[in-house]
Amino acid sequence: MGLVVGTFSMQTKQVNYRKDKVEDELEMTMVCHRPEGLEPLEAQTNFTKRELQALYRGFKNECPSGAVNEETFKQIYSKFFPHGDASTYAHYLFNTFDSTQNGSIKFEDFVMALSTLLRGSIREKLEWTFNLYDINKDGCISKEEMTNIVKAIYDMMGKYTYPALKVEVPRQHVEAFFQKMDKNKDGVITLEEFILSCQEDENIMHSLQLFENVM
Ligand SMILES: [Ca+2]
Repeated sequence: MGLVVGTFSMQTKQVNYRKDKVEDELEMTMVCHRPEGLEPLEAQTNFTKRELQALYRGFKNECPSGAVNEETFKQIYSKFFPHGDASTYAHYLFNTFDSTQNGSIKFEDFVMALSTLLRGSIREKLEWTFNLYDINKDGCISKEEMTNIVKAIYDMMGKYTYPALKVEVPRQHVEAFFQKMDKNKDGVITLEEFILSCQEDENIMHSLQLFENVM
């Protein structure tokens, strides 16, 4: 989560530091092509109009076409993890940002996710995280799905994790999560089990916080 936010505040700064001409052009683009585009978002997100404008400038700066495809998303994301392979985790993140599942992240998708991750309630944040782990979007998290996400995080961290632990540790993580979260022991975690477990056990919440730091 921190990284996503960091990226965009950085981009916003870059825009601000550029020559006035470029900034004028961006303003013009916004004024010409998105005159009322930001207003519905003001109602739908927890951002002010000013914040949305700054985020929009950052987004347009990085993605002049106004949408990010998966390949570009992976390239941007991988810059932050030069010692590992972030492509699998970026793929799962992309699918979660791409709420309409049409293969591209538009500004609306991006800012809705940011609003949830930065300013949503705990429940909203947990719902978002659940959605990330629920890879096939069938409403529950299987052991296989959780293992895939945890492994993707380990791959992304690269050389900072011991290769020998790569297989064993993610599996142990997943077993420990399931022990606590799969309340009715049916082999999958539902949204309600997920939220209940996180709210009643600080350790799980803490573990999820660790995962959140790489979002
Ligand atoms: Ca699932």
